[in-house]
Amino acid sequence: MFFKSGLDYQALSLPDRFDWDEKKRLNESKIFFDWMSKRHSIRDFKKTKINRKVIENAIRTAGTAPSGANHQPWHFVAVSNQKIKKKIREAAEIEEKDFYAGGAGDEWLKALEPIGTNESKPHLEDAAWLIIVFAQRYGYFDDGTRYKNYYVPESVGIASGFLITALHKAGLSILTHTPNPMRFLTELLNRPKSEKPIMILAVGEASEKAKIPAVAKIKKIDSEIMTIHE
Ligand code: IYR
Repeated sequence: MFFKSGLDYQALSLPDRFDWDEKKRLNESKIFFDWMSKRHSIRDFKKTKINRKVIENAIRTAGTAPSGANHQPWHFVAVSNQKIKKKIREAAEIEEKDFYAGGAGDEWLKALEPIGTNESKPHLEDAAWLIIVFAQRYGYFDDGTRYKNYYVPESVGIASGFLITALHKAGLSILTHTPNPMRFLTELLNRPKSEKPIMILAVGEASEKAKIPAVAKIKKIDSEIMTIHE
């Protein structure tokens, strides 16, 4: 994507500007907070299909995220193909069996008790789409030579947040899933070794029986998550 030369600094006037007054700003921030508070991680999905254009728009949104030196060190693989989803589920469940059988260690397993998870991952087949987020540790110039990427975990983390927000805005439910180790995704999805799988997002409509763990509604209070110096 990047050329070795011809990418000098050029300043453009800010293309999009919001001249909102304080009332509008306060109102919009509250509406957005209320909306985001309605996002819940769920594990039971309907088997209904979701139009790929919705997924493409959400991934495009993720692609607008800020990144180190604007290198955009990410790639998103969206899968609705039932056979591939099944393979991902089978491979993930092998890793999860070890994890829950003790690989995770006692402290981690204890921490997960209130979340109610186990090694069974039917959502990896039921959810309409799986989006696999890859981080590009390095990239290639058009002439095939390598360039470094910067702040890769930070950039991909921000883009993943944009992606989850965009999917939620489209009225979809999401589960972030991180089997450990995740190397199998690189092979299964035929991605280059410069890319590291970061997470799987299971995306679709919540089934009628979808539940959330009660602890998920307990959020840290303001004084724990913010310090204001005015
Ligand atoms: N990857 C496992 C375990 C797991 C770990 C954390 I940290 C969670 O917040 C939830 C689950 C699983 O998906 O079951």
